Amino acid sequence: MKISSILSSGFVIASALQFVAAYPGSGVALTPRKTSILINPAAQPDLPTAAQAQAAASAASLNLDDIQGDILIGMKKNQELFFFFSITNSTLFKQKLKSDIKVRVTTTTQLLSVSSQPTTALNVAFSQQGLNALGVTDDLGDPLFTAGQEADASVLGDPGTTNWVPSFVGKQIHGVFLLASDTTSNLNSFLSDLNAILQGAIQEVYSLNGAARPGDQQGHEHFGFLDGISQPAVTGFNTPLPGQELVAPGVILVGEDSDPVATRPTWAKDGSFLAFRQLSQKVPEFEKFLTDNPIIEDGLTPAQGSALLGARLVGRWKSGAPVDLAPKFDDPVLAADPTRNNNFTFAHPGQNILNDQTNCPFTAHIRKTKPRADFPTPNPGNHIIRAGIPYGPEVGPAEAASNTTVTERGLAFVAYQSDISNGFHFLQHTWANNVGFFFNKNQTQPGWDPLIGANGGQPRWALGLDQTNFDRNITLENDFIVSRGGEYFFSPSLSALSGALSA
Ligand code: N7H
Repeated sequence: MKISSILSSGFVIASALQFVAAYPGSGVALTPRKTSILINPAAQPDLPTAAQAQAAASAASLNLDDIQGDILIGMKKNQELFFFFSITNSTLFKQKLKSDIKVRVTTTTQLLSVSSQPTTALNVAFSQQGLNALGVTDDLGDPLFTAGQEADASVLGDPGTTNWVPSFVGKQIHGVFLLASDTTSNLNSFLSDLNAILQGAIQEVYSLNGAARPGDQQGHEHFGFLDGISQPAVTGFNTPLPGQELVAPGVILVGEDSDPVATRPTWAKDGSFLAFRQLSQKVPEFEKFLTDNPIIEDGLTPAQGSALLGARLVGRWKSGAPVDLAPKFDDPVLAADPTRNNNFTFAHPGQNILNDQTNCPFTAHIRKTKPRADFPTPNPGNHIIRAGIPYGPEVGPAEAASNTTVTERGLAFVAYQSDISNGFHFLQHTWANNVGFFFNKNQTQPGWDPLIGANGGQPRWALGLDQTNFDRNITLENDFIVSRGGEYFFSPSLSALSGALSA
């Protein structure tokens, strides 16, 4: 909903009361939440409790009260609104940022307990254009952020900006508010409150509503696969479950241990770069592709062969069970167990990891974007925390029957990292889009990541998808995921907001 229409709708006054009542630090009693903003499907690892996280954080000297809540939490929101804005009055905006906005920004600690969650969580992040508009001249040390995502479009495999949402073109976006809650009415109330507070200091450029899918699809993305199962654990925040990689905080947070960039402005510490992508998904077309290309194998019906092909494209069944542990049939019990559903490496006794794709293709999405034993030594650097959410409606009967997308839907993709060239950009460009990756296998060119690999809109191919013939080359004429563009942002610490991003 546009700010202008919200302003004229008249519910600003009522919701402003709720706004004041909901915030600690505002001097007014807080109404505790009874249900969480976050979802928690069984297969997704539990977040640490606030007490567990505080204990880990103090051991690692991490201040979870100073880190915006979205960064370490991952893909767990019920409802989310991405509100992209330009700054029209930087003096006023800066003043509001230091005061009313800062006290409303939700911290990591706050999100961990239902009782400390606000009615609607707020996070904020800025593009380089936004920092420029605020008069922040420090170099954050990330050239991709500085140049903006539009300059990166072709390198990411997009056919330029042809398919981009016009608002992402031309560096119009200065920042994004991320609003998360469990109802759209909470989001709308909060947005109108925000607008009342900001008194015209910003202007909406674009907004996108995300939501967990309904019923038993909660936590699943639009192709039907459960998401948010595998995230890196971060020292100072959570303890890894079996198979989960533990990364140093500086892989995700600027200025922390193992941040690959030596020199950063002091105020940037405990911020993180947010790569946002609006990735549309051609769901009926994807389903048709699976139906038309079942893996033919003894003991499988055509429907089972199609489901197997889908699972091998992703590396997991729709339930979340990894094909590396459940190579022929889904295993929902395994899927629902977070102590087992990530505990695999792609290596198996009696198999040669250099040429055997019986369990999982080299090109499977989760293998291309997170090699495990494929690397002889651990890879400490190329990790992201994914915090996206589906957007758009469910597939309607007419779309399903015609095998054609009519209404756009997809993933509002969000990735956090301390260095975009090591994180999102690297995973997309150097691994997913690189037909030569993995480099050390018997196949010198295994092909594209069949899901997110992008070839400028041109056809792609992948080997290894059919485990009855690893050399079978499956051509993917059309992309199932089409980038609608995005932007690179920086999500600063709360103390940086207090100082309005200056030393
Ligand atoms: Fe991906 N999908 O539904 O098929 N992703 N992804 N992703 N992804 C993952 O393990 C999907 C995208 C990663 O640690 C799962 O949590 C879709 C981009 C990484 O084992 C599923 C889109 C990039 C992982 C999907 C999309 C990545 C991962 C399994 C876009 C980076 C963790 C669930 C519309 C450039 C791998 C899970 C690991 C997992 C899907 C985008 C990266 C089901 C639909 C753009 C690092």
